[in-house]
Amino acid sequence: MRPSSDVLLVVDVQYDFMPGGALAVPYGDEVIAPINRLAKGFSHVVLTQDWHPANHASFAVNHPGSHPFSRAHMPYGEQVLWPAHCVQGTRGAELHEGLSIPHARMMIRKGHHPNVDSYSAFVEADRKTPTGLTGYLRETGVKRVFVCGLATDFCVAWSALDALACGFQSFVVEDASRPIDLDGSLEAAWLQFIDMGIERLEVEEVLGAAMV
Ligand code: VGL
Ligand code: ZN
Repeated sequence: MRPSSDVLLVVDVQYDFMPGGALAVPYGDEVIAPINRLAKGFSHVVLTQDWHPANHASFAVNHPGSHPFSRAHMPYGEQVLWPAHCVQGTRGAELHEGLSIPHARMMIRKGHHPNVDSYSAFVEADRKTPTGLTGYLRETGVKRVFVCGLATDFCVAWSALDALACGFQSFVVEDASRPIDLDGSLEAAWLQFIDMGIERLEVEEVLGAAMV
């Protein structure tokens, strides 16, 4: 069992990101088994939940004439317009029931401000508004963050990059994550990880003795 200074951050394992969901990630359901296995090796697990109001600015439906997967300019920069997903209180926003991590300590909900998206579990898309996760992890003595879940090239990537920016060592567990891969976003994410020194690991490596 890894010490509390290693946290497993399980990102957005929600029905809307599963096959058949509102913003389906291909093979998204395949992360559940490896994440459950991974979580058994961590004493410290934090979950995230994408949690939007129905009038959220990242939804194409709230931009008349716009289509899902097009782009819009927001005051904070370019924003992909998504199909409406993970609306607060809906079934699609619930964590998948197959996730079996009863010892998870904390859950952070993100994307709840109507006018700002938040792929990152740490800082919203305006790059200014913190979610509070950095403070929580610092106060609980975390040094290393292992990120997995959905989607590799959006919420997992932004969270891993921000974990690093917030002063933690950061790792992405590749086989416990799945990508959306929109216009080269997956390749771009991997290149950024290399650039920033974020290591890409597999479940077995994380659980193996070499990582301790
Ligand atoms: C996500 C797009 C929009 C994610 C969330 O969890 O990767 N992607 N909202
Ligand atoms: Zn979202």
